[in-house]
Amino acid sequence: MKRYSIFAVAREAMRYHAGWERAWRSPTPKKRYKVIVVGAGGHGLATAYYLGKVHGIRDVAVIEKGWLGGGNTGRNTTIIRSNYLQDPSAAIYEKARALYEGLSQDLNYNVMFSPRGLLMLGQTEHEVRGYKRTVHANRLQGIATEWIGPERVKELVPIINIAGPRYPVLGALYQARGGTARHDAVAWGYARACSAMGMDIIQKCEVTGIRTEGGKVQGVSTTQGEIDCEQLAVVVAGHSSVMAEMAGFRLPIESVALQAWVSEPIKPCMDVVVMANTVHGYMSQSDKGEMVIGGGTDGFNNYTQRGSWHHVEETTRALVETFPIISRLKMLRQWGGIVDMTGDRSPILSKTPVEGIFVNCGWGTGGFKSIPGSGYAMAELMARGHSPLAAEFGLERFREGRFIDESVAAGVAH
Ligand code: FAD
Ligand code: PYC
Repeated sequence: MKRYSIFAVAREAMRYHAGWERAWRSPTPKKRYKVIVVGAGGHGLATAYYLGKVHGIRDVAVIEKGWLGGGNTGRNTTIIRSNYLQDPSAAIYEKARALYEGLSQDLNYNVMFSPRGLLMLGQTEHEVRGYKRTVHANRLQGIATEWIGPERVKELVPIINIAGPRYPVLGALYQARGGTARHDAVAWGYARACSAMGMDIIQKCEVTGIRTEGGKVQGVSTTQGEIDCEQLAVVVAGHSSVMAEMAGFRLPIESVALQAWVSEPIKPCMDVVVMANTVHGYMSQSDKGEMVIGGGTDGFNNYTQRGSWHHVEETTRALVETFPIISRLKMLRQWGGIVDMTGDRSPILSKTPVEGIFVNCGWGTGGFKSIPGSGYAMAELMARGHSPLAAEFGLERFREGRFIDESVAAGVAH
């Protein structure tokens, strides 16, 4: 695969862009692979990438029922931060954030990582205490966050209404190197790099069954035929419990819709990301100028990629009171994704009761930010049988009552 560079752009400009290669191949599946990853979202593709790059395992297929990046990875609001409370979470989210810093160079693909700064507003005394606790925890974990007062918030976000009609802004948990990246580009960059290593990315191929024998995985049944494997990674977010059922075990996962919407593009007015969790809304401005907006999850389990209307109303109202200048903006698009929620709002990266099957799920409303760290840890777990970053996120924690409670850090109302 030819490298992307300024020279390649100049060369192609000279010949009417006729020489660009396809970014990834679209092969027909082989009969057998060493590893099959189900789900070509960010986590599945990153798992495959680090299996190849770090562990030299390249006989890998990534199988996707739709198009790559068409699940939650291409539907999220792209917020990246690592300001979590518990040590295991801080470690994996900060690993991911640090990998994001160099990901464009690593993948030779511009993922548009933009560490523009992220604020989580404190709007009640209770919330202030919670976020100050996170700042102290982050200091011990070596993660650069700080508590800032309302004057500094106003400096960073001139369009904010500090007094607030319902709740005043008392300050914010600020992570200066938090920010955003382009979600599709993250999926496309990993896919291109996997394909360049000789891995097969097979789209429009649904896994309909999992074959096991003597408690060990044998392969998968798909809409493109039977495919055998030695190891199977199930990385399908909101469909994780459906796939676990195919393999004969249960997961402590609930699937719910989470939605987002964007406004018409306007001139640059806010160059940080703001989350206002007391009033239930968050907002950033995309490179195109659209205000990117989201709120909480639906209160009931479902598989519709839409979300309930009352969230649109409540969240828009919350953000209009926080940023009065958006009150006359027209909204352009609204969409939803199916997120995979665990009881402690922390992910599962784990072996399973079936030998050779691994799961990576439970990232819920917050797994875009963790894609590089999750892929790195999952690949290590599969290649070596153990990963320090994944160690605390095993399935057994639910049996042992060893929860990693991140319901506050998750940021999004559940
Ligand atoms: P996905 O990207 O959903 O990939 C799973 C893939 O598996 C899908 O492509 C699906 O088609 C495929 N699949 C399912 N079943 C099968 C099958 N049987 N056979 C083959 N393939 C199958 N996180 C953040 O960190 N920051 C945010 O700002 C943020 N905002 C969000 C906003 C919204 C509206 C939503 C919905 C989510 C948001 N998230 C955010 C969460 C984040 O998007 C997810 O945690 C993350 O994208 C999960 O990635 P994934 O690769 O695990 O799943
Ligand atoms: O995890 O930071 C997050 C997030 C913001 C919006 C949705 N998820």
